[in-house]
Amino acid sequence: MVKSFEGNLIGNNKTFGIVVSRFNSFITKRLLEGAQDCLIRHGTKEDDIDVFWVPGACELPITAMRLAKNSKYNGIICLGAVIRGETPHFDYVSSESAKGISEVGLQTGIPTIYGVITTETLEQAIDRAGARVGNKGAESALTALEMANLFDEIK
Ligand code: INI
Repeated sequence: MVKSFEGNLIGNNKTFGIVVSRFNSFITKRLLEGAQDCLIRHGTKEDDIDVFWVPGACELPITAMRLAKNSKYNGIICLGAVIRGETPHFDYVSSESAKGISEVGLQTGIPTIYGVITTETLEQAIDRAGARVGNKGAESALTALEMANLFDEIK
């Protein structure tokens, strides 16, 4: 018989680290609210959520790596906002943070979730931070819950 595994979204007895970028904090504060609210609604205790602020999206991977290596967390959620606007750094910042965050998960085996909004405009970022197109922080928290529970089943 085929056995099929899928993580549930129950947050009891799960510990999460959230790394959040201060750059574009107008947006990232909303992503953080969305992520925390989602975890708590799914049963994670406030005391089991630790939040770490970093300067920008480029600092998310190294901080997530540090957390992943201390093995306290069932999942790590990285939150940031990279908005093209006028900045020539957009492509560099967005690709380095995406590659780095993915690398943390691959190297440590701890689900490390990419919750970085990359948009052309501030308005598009607002849309993804709790306005018209949902909240990427909350979506990332759901992904972290599902992956943390799936990995329990694989154990
Ligand atoms: N960091 C962001 O999180 N978002 C951005 O849009 C951004 N831009 O546009 O430059 C950004 N830059 C800072 C970067 O993440 C680092 O903090 C900085 O380069 C120091 O390492």
